[in-house]
Amino acid sequence: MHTPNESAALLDGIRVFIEPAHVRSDPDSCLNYGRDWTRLYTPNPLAVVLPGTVEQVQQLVRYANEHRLALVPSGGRTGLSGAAVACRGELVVSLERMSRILDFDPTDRSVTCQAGVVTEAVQNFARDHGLYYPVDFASRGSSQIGGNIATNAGGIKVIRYGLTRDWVTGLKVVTGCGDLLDLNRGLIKNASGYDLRHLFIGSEGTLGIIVEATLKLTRPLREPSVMVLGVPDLDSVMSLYHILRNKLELSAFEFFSERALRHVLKKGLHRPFDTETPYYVLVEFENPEQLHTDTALALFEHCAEQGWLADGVISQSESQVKELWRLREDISESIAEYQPYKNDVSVRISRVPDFLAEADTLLTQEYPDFEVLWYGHIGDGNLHINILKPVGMNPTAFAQKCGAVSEHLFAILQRHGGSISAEHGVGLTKKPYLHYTRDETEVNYLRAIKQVFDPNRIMNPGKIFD
Ligand code: 2HG
Ligand code: ZN
Repeated sequence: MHTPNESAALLDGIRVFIEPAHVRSDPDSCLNYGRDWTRLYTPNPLAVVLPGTVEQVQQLVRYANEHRLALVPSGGRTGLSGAAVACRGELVVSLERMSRILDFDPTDRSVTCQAGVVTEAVQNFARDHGLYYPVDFASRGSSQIGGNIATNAGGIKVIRYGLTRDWVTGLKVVTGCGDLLDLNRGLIKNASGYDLRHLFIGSEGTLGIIVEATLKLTRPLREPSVMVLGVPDLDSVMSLYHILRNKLELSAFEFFSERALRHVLKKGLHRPFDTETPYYVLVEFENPEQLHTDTALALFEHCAEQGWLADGVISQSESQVKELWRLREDISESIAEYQPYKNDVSVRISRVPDFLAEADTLLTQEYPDFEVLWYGHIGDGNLHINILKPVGMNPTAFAQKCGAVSEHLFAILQRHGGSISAEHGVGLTKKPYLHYTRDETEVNYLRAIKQVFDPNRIMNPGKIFD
């Protein structure tokens, strides 16, 4: 931490190469830019800087090296693991002014944009050009491409389209040393040695700052239909997965519990059908000209006969597709007021049934009095287990209890070869548990890589590992 005079002098030094209006230290800016959606940490940045050009980012990183100033790269701050939090006097570097789409090539089917472009803007741009950017999630309206890349964001279409990593064909990054690297330049094939692009994808701002990206686009989904199915137990969820995945061209296979559903219903949404079941599955599949509706209905009948589902609905229009999606997509926001303790775990799909059974037993035993919500991208082996803080319970006591249970949950996860973070990143919240997924030898390699790109440890220090 710096004294007030030192801080003022440091910021004046930055105002020499970045317009003073874009170097902010007022309390509102520090609060807003110093936190993410975790709301667990007290923001306390030195200031917020909003560079407008790649050169300014480079100047800033060099200046930070000279003065040993910690930088926290910042996108839409929709993260849920504290990776974009600045609570130790760091300088937040917001990319939000660098929000232009720079280039589009219909032959390459690619778009090049600055890191601060909002996800939805890329999706809309692709759509306006008859194409599709398929990385998608509820925070599409505020998350930024740079942040998505820094966390290798996943979301609701991974089962068909993969993660952000699969769509990045080029990256420009300013390393922790202040060098500008132009990685892969939009090439599909490039066997010229180590692919540094992939080190920056998922690096959570610890190696440098992503300033530009080239993204692949694809053809749009053809008239997707959505079914929501009411399911009696977790085993049936997996039976549905097997049969539906084989017979339909799925673009999503999501699940949520009745308890989770109740929270979105409280916010004004309607039950998809009258029957209440402990779990629900949402499937989306391509259905041009309703070609696959008969197959879907026949599958529905068959699964009902097997006892794998108790009720269901299939969308009849584009607007119904959107309405049904909201039942799943709105869950996270609908429970934010309960300050949930979040788990974002993954196992291989073949391990999901065993992992679910063991995790369910543990959580029922350990949290008899807490509300535990299950939902997530079960078709990718990714579950979001949210534990709601009982009203009136002290947040620290709640976090301690949940942290202790996490140790047991992650031990189960480790036995199944899973990951403590599937798509939200490690940041601060999952740092104490990283060893369940990466052993010490591997973490030492991560540290060595960081040392190369960020020798003075100015890039998002204290995130992922110490
Ligand atoms: C989702 O899938 C998001 O809805 C948020 O990844 C998950 O709130 C969560 O735990
Ligand atoms: Zn998710």
